[in-house]
Amino acid sequence: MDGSGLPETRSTCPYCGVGCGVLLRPDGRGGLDVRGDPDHPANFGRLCSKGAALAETVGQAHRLLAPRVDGRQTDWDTALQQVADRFSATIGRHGPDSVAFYVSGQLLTEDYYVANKLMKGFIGSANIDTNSRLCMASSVAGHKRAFGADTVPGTYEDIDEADLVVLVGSNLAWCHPVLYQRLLSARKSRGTRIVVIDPRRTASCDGADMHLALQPGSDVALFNRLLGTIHERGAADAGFLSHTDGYDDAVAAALADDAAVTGLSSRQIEAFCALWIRTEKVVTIYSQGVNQSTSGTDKVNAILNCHLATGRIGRPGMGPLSVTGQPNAMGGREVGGLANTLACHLDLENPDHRGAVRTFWDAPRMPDAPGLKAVDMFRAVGDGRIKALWIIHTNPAVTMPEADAVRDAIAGCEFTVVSDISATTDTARLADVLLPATAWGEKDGTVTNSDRTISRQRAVLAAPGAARPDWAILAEVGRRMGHDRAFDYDSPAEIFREHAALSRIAGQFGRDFDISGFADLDDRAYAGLAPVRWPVTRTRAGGRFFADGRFFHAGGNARIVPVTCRPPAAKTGPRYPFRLNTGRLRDQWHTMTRTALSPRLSAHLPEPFIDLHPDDAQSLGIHAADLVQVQNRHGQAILRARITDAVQPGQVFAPMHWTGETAPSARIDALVAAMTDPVSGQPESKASVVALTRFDAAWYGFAVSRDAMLPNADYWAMARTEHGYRAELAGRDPRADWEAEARRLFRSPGSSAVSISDAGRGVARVALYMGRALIGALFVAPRPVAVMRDYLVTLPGQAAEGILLGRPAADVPNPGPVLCSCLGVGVNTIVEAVETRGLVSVEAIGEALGAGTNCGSCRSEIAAILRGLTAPEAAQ
Ligand SMILES: Nc1nc2c(c(=O)[nH]1)N[C@H]1C(S)=C(S)[C@@H](COP(=O)(O)OP(=O)(O)OC[C@H]3O[C@@H](n4cnc5c(=O)[nH]c(N)nc54)[C@H](O)[C@@H]3O)O[C@H]1N2
Ligand SMILES: Nc1nc2c(c(=O)[nH]1)N[C@H]1C(S)=C(S)[C@@H](COP(=O)(O)OP(=O)(O)OC[C@H]3O[C@@H](n4cnc5c(=O)[nH]c(N)nc54)[C@H](O)[C@@H]3O)O[C@H]1N2
Ligand code: SF4
Ligand SMILES: [Mo]
Repeated sequence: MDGSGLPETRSTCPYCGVGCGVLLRPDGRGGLDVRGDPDHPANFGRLCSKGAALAETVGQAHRLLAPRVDGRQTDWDTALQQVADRFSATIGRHGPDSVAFYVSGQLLTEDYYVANKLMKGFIGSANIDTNSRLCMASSVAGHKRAFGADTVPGTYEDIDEADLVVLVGSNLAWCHPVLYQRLLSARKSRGTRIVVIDPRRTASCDGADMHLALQPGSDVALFNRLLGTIHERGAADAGFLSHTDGYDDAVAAALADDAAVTGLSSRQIEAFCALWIRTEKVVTIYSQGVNQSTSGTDKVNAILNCHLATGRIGRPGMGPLSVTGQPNAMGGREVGGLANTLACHLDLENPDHRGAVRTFWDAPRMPDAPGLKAVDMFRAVGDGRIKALWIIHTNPAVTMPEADAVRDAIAGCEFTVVSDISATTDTARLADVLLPATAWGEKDGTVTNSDRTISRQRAVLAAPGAARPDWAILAEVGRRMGHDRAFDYDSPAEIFREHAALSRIAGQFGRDFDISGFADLDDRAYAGLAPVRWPVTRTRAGGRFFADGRFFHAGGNARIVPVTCRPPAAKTGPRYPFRLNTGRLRDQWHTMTRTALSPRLSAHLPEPFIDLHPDDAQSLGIHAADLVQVQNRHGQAILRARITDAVQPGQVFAPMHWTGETAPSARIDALVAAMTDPVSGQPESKASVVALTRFDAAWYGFAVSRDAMLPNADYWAMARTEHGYRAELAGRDPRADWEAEARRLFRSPGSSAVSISDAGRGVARVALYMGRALIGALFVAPRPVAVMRDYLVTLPGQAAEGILLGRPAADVPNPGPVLCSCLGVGVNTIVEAVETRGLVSVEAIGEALGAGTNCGSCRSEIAAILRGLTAPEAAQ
């Protein structure tokens, strides 16, 4: 309860693996108030910009409300029978391995459990893989090699208690913002040192003591140097080494490796090694710069080796911490959602484990070999070996490497089922059967975050239309395929209890994942379940792993794995001279199907871009705001140039978020080669090779509108605003009649138009009105359009007579691009306050304007502005 007297419900944020608790209060009109849960152990009330904007993403306008078969709306009975019949028929004719599920680390544990049980136990194939293959697979494989199980020993409290936190391939400030805030407050109170290891300068570097901008893919060489130095300086923990095997071999391999490939100076490497060795309480946080690599598993082990050699693991304030990306990436690993795992951290290839699970499930058949991993799965779809495919809660036509080929493979598959909340995703558009799922806020279940804390997600909104929870859809298909008893679930609580009971068997096999303490949880207790860290048995709740030197390999020792640095698989050369790095932005979530609904979140970076170094821009003749054509043998993209020394010469960075829905020429995975790590099968999403040229545009456009636009141009990118939409456009071929173009773009043939144009100079400005209200305005120029975008976006729907000026009348302040999305504070407002009111600190700006005081995600950007204003010579 809060002041208003209406009940609040505890739930969990559906975005990143921090797993923040939220308090939800429906407003009775389909909307929601969201605030951080002060009692949740992950966030203690904090939220980042994405969590704070959740209320803006729960509307029904974009929702898929009824099942569709071949594009036609139908009822559940017809759709589900079709799915069950087609899967059964395909299996009957071609065997169980002719079908596949591709699922997601965003599914709730209960959904995930049912999907895995259906495929591995009842269809009898291991062809279920998940987008976690693109995300956590290398960490899973590295953990298993070192520990004998996929155990994450670290906890969030370790971050609070560490004296040194090393971020390897993790942009924590943008991707796990609440953990980053937690790290910054620890630094304030105990002076925690922060080291960032990333080829690119990111927002996470702002608060760091050291940034090691190593060459892409060279992490193994750096950590090998650290292991070698640990050995040479006698810094290994002899006592702890008795709980490990392989130290000598690993040290020999490490000493033979050449740290020069990192491109770092020996002074930098020495400073890092010395700091690491002299600081006992060190936490190494790693993420996709480590995992998404053809040497991802080796990178993981190179890091784990250093922690094992020094015994800095499982004790307060120290240890490796692989942060999970998706809200339930960890839960997916628990249920065994990967093609090479079984439920409850049991091993698919171990006959005893398999037999026990088969008996527990009373399963007719179980596969004894791993199924197809994501990249191979879509290849098998492409060449017709997979004939029926069910994609649930993920958008592979955008996010898989070689995305054009994946899109074509899905389109060409004999039978594709997609479960989503939206009908318009790039993948949903390819479905034969489209099934409407309930979304976050409408469904019940559990998720497990990066530090093994299980939290409830709870329903507070009614399911729109015919939407059903993912577990219920899967269970019904299971029943219709003839397995009534095995899929006879009425509630997620029942599924949770079954999973917990199965984990008792895992516990008996000596596995780490044991939540058997919940096997008898009744529905009321499930409803009220408070966040809890596993393991949970009758005798134990939470606790630590490995400080006692007991690991999960036969014999009980950990393995220190000898590894040798290998460069990324794709080689740069004269044809493709640039290395393409990809990743995330602060305010967007993956393919933007939810975050792009929020005008606040869309304001931060409303257009896809490519970061390139000033030297490269100069040699390519690319200027700021030009468009760049990026190309390799897998595909091509057109992106806006941002010229910055945050990236090194020869390297470029582009965000992963844009899609056919939002910017069709900016689907970056069209350019990512599907090269995989030999152990984990995880693709190298951060090190493809590309060629760049300036995109030769005949015209550039900028448009604002009240309703969604219908762009038709070689390049376009559309984003939501408070008052409608904004779009950037560009084309190769000149157009003759801009007023006609505007009418098509704004889908408004009958409106009245005001326009100015100068065909000779290639300039045109057109505004369309309905009565006095502005429907849309289009600004065209032969160069990137120079108008005040942040002013123009406020005008649709208004009587905006002077709009063709492209800027406000002199007396109207222009807030500039939004920096603080929570409180809607623009850059110009901040600059003006600094200049006129003499504010000199992030805190003072927060006090005066509110900027940076809510989620804090923009504080580093505010600090950068301050630095630029107070040290003009440093700000170029
Ligand atoms: N805002 C936001 N937050 C998110 C998500 C989102 O979509 N948006 N997604 C969530 C998910 S699923 C995930 S997996 C996480 C990902 O979280 P992160 O892994 O932190 O995010 P990324 O931006 O993918 O990549 C991290 C960094 O790896 C660096 N990198 C590239 N190559 C190398 C290399 O060879 N070595 C090293 N050391 N670094 C390298 C990149 O420059 C990049 O800055 O974020 C989660 N949080
Ligand atoms: N180049 C490049 N590519 C990458 C990465 C990278 O760093 N670089 N990162 C990779 C990583 S780490 C990840 S995790 C993936 C993420 O990639 P995806 O999982 O493909 O991306 P999302 O946009 O999260 O897709 C989730 C889908 O589920 C739908 N959805 C939302 N709620 C529900 C629900 O309750 N039920 C159902 N059934 N559907 C729902 C959404 O509308 C959306 O279509 O991308 C990977 N691809
Ligand atoms: S850090 Fe942000 S996105 Fe991640 S769980 Fe917390 S509020 Fe959600
Ligand atoms: Mo991820």
